[in-house]
Amino acid sequence: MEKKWWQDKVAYQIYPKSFYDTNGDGIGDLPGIIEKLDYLKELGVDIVWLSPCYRSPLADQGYDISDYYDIDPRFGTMEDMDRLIAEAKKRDMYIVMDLVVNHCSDEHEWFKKACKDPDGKYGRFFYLRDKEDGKLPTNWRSYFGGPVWEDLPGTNKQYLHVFHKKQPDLNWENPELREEVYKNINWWLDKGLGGFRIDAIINIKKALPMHDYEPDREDGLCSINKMLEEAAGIGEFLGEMRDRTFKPHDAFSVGEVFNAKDEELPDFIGDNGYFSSMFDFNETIFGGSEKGWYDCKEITPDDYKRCCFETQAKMGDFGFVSNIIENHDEPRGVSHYIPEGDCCDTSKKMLAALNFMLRGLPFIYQGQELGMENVPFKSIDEVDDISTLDEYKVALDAGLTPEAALKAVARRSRDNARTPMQWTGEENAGFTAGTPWLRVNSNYTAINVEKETIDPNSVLNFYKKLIALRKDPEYKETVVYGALEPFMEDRHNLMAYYRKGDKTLLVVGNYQWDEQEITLPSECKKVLINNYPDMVLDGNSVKLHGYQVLVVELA
Ligand code: TEU
Ligand code: CA
Repeated sequence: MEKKWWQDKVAYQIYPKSFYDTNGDGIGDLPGIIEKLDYLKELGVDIVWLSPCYRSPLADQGYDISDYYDIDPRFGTMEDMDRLIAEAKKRDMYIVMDLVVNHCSDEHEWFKKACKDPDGKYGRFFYLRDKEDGKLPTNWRSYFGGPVWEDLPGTNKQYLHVFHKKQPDLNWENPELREEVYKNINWWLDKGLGGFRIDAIINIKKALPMHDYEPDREDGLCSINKMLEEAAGIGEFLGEMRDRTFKPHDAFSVGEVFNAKDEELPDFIGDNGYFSSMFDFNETIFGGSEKGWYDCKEITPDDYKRCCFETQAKMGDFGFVSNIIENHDEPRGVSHYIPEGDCCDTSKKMLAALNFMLRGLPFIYQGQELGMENVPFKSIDEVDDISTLDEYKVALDAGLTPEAALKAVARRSRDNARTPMQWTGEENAGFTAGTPWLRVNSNYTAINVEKETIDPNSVLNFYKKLIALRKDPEYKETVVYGALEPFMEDRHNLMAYYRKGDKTLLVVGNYQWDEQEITLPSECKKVLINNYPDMVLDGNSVKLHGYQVLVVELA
């Protein structure tokens, strides 16, 4: 694998709506991101991915774009965006935007024109089917619930939407549509963007001609995944997009790729892959249930370890995966991957190190560096997210009581990660001088940037140490590129692995409160990371404290 400019970096995801509000309207904005660039620089961040801030009705918080060439006024102006790119550049940082091109908003010009003239040029930008009484074109279930078909206003047709009905799918089979997409990507890259995170991309290829599949729930519908399994040939679109956009700009691209087949991975992220990298979702999808995500199983430490190692093994050395513990669609990693009741600064640091030291590109989601936690939702009225509200209905329909349904969706709700960033212990966590669009997590007086910056033992300062190790000229080669090999893989509640480069490092996490003893394979030369003040060593034998994590250099 040849080395690329972005591989030794540290990436950070911003959810603009909840990051920092400068004008008191309760909504985070681009000037707010500019103000906090120094905070990110100080943390050690190089690449900043912004969730969408294009013009949008915000039905799905910006993942429904009505103008790909404009900034939504709630986030700022195009001048703000240009300034953000320039200010980032001054600090040797890269701005990465979200590319949402499986669908647009139903308020986009293209869609409006398609409604006026469904048989014309813009009708062919979407998937339209004639309406037949009492029968849908297919029985596919949208990710956000209900059928994927909706009446095309003012016509006798229906349009396809695999997400919300305000997100009509774009027809990638149409070369004219693809040209529009490439033109837009290049327009942004020419402005000086570092690249794109590519949203929901696996959905752009539909199995054609469309047909029904065996229903998998009582609603008579079937999961989109059945159709995607059958859809072959996505590579033609992705290869074309790469050649026409990312490649000539040497841009960074990271795909939101679910369900890629193992044998296709080199095509996706090998040396001439469609993307630079893709996220590892192996842990996040663990425990999935046919009934819906409200029903998914909890993940144990041993499962978590297995999922991480599975991905690492699949990547071998041809690909460079992007590692996460959370994002804007997931619960907070510390609430998800640390067994209930065990979540505290010590265990948060353990999880941080175990994830951060994996081979690949680490992404930190805003607030993760503080150890931000899930929200204790008391009522469904506190939820804003369309996906959670929909899933709540699915759970009720399946016979759960309202209390049980709330509990079931609360653990995985996307709003867990969308509460405002906790900057200070002051009102609204210092996020806004107005009323925040989504309530602030009540633990903000204990968990915030101001407090953690001055506490040498904070989660924030632990992240800084991890980042510093990745950037240390002496260890960088090994931490960034070194091979990963599991160590004592079968030991219960222990996650441990080697990183082998020009040095040999061992990462060890005791994933429980009970102490456990391990024997180092060779002498410990140096302790590089430790979430305890001490390390109990007797010869080569180490007695690990509860949730202790160590990164040591071996002789
Ligand atoms: O998510 C794509 C995705 O596959 C979702 O089904 C995800 O699993 C879901 O959010 C779980 O509830 C992307 C974005 O990350 C998400 O925020 C958008 O809502 C979605 O695409 C549509 O653009
Ligand atoms: Ca604002």
